[in-house]
Amino acid sequence: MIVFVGRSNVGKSTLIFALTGKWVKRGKRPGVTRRPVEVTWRNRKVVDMPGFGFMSGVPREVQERVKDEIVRFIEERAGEIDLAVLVVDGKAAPEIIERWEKRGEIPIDVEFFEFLRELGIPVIVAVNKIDKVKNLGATLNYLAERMGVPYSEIPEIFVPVSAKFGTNIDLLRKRIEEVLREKGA
Ligand SMILES: Nc1nc2c(ncn2[C@@H]2O[C@H](COP(=O)(O)OP(=O)(O)O)[C@@H](O)[C@H]2O)c(=O)[nH]1
Ligand SMILES: [Mg+2]
Repeated sequence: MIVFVGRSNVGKSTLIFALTGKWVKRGKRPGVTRRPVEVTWRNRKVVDMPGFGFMSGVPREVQERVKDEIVRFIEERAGEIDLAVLVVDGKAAPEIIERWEKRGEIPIDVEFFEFLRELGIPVIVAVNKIDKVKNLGATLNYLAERMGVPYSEIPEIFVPVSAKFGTNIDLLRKRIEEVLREKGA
């Protein structure tokens, strides 16, 4: 099983389609995917998880409940999950992370990255919407630093993509295949 996690509106559903050619239900509004949605790709389940974190117009308690459900889903299936693709919006993520850290909070993307790694689940960070990113190198370095990934490991963990324009989708597919092969999954 491969799970796609990330905030609402970062492009998880668009990316799954670009990668697998399978449509997952796509909400017109951010945060509409509230339950995990599964598609089958190469005899493997691919799960589009609900978006975590802030969703405009969604009460905080609901956001917290969605987050708890995602955590529980992943903990209960940790043994079956071969890979997690953490999708971030390459344009918005650095600003959001900065804001959370200034408030003394752990940014939710960073928290999820650490949570997945602690469970022993291999993680690829798909840095999406790079069509909107001006300085990609700086963005990748920043995200890696916040997530505690050494500079030398950036290429194996971070894959810059544009789901909308199809940029680097083949590279992401290749990294996914490599991770699954290394894991013997
Ligand atoms: N500019 C840009 N927009 C994107 C990209 N990927 C997705 N989007 C847009 O971001 C919005 C949210 O995408 P969606 O796949 O529904 O996000 P999800 O909530 O994470 O599943 C949609 O309007 C997409 O068209 C991308 O690579 N670049
Ligand atoms: Mg979605």
